[in-house]
Amino acid sequence: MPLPDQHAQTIAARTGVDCDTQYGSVIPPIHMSSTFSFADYGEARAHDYSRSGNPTRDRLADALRDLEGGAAATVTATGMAAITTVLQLAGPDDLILATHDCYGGTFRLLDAWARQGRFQLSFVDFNDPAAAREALARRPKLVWLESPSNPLLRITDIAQVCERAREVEARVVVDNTFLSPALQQPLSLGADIVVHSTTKYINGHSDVIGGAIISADPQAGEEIAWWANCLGVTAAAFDAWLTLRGLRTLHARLALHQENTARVCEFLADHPAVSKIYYPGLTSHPGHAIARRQQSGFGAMLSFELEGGEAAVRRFLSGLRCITLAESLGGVESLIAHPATMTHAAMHPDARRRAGIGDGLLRLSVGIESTRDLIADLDQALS
Ligand code: PYR
Repeated sequence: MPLPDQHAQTIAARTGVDCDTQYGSVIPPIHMSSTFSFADYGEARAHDYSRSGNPTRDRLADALRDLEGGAAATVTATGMAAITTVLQLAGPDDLILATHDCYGGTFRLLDAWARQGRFQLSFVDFNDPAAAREALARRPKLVWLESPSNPLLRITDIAQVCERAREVEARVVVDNTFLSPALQQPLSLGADIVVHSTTKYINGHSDVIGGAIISADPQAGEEIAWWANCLGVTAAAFDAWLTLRGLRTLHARLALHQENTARVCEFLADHPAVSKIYYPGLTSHPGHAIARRQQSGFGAMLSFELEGGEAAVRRFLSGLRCITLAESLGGVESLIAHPATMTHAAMHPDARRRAGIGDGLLRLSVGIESTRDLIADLDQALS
């Protein structure tokens, strides 16, 4: 029996440990079976078919539910599957407000479905108090936040938006992918639903694609689980098992990630080739005070712009030898992305401009390599 009130770090490290009463395996086994026998006619067991429920996937869901402080969790095959599932909560007459600088894949799905008339949609800059107030007065059904946002690390005051959203009976969804529950728990700030791409920090090794939805309200959790089963977007057992393995080191990894990020940030901030840097840990970041209040760490994602625009970006990216040019983030290895042509290429150029994502912007996911090697690589590529 686990201790009551376990610390998050213990929950992450020990989920399912020593639960196997048959063999005593310390690490929980993978339940790869697609189907489960009925005990007798009309007597289904706890699981009947792996799309609807699977013991390995349920174990990961329970851990994420506990880490986010929710009532229910559903684990999906991808982060976009998690978003797809939550969007089922809105119908053609419902308005969704979404943060204007969200992940390009989220933007693409919201925009495509709004065009098909599945719901009404407005993109809003939640850092603009007047725009946020006006938008919320339109009585949305869902408010979709990312804080920090991808890729500009804008910080939204989650508690403040939730308070205003409650007045108009809107549900607030927060994409917590950039921080993970180790650094931010949006439900404790008043959000109704949290979504994750578990591909990122939660798994942490860039070898699994996955997603999760955690809700504060058990009934909403049931509705979401129903949709995930109905749509067929739940995760495979093996992926859930690998993600559980990654989750065990989440807190330890993030400590290293953040240590490196602070040093890399210092280096970039002082470099003459860097014209702008976006990291909520910098006191000059406009969201620094809010981040300090609502997060328990500043995370390991940062963005920066180079003097010399796109030509300088090309030269710099070709010169990198340790940091890898690739989409995604949150793995132990450092990855760099050029949002305009990679993660946010699906956004219309106008929407990208409005969100402040220029051609000279680079997004860095700082890994856990030696800080010395990361800085040396940046230094030689910038020179
Ligand atoms: C990103 O790189 O932002 C993705 O979610 C793939």
